[in-house]
Amino acid sequence: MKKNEFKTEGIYLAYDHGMEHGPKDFNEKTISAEYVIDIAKKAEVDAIILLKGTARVYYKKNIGIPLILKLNQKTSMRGGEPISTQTCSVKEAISLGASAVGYTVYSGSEYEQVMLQEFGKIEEEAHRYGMPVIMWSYPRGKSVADDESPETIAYAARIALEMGADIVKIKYPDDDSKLKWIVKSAGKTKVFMAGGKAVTDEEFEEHVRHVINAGFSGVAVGRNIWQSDDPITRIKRIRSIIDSSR
Ligand code: FBP
Repeated sequence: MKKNEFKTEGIYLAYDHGMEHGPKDFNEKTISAEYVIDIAKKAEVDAIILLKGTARVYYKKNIGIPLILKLNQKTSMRGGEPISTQTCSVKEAISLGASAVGYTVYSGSEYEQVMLQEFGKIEEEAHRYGMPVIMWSYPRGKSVADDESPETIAYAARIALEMGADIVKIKYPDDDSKLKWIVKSAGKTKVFMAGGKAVTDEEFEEHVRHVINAGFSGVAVGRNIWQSDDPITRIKRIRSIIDSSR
């Protein structure tokens, strides 16, 4: 495979947490974007996910790892109903070397219309440039009774299909008996699992095995990789689970 060729399956390394959660997710090593990008490079992940600030300063196309630029952002400082709005254009993402763009939609939030409208425009523009579009589909807000039930996650997957996303990134449901239904709900939109808070190696690998066996195309993970003491081995183990199902 050619370097930088974007794959719609595999392992994406997420590192957009500095805005979403603040530095509390980081330690002396992981606070450094260079450290995390180096993990991506050494372990040859299939893409790295960054926001525009870190991408501009630290990302170089010649590392050979495709960039997914996340176009909307929010902080965790504001309370109330979730909303994340666009802070980077598709054109800017292209100029930063991105191979694909991402956007989070909090469906169910009081503000879902704002995000759906922004996503719709991004999807049209990115596809005009031939760029894949990834929806972080995270139902959330006071109207959403259980944001991690299988029914809610299947709905999240379907929203991405209906909105024209090539890939949807969803949370692992709190009951994993309906993973295949979630994949079916997404139609031809590829389904990726988000990592969530760091758990034990065994628990995390169990989740990866379950989703891959159910037909997910990959994982888009942050903390469960770079918070690990041995992130490269962690990625290799995830890779072998994915490869063994192909
Ligand atoms: P993790 O694997 O660390 O959970 O990262 C996935 C991700 O979607 C990130 O891209 C994002 O910053 C974070 O989770 C948002 O998490 P949440 O919305 O649950 O706070």
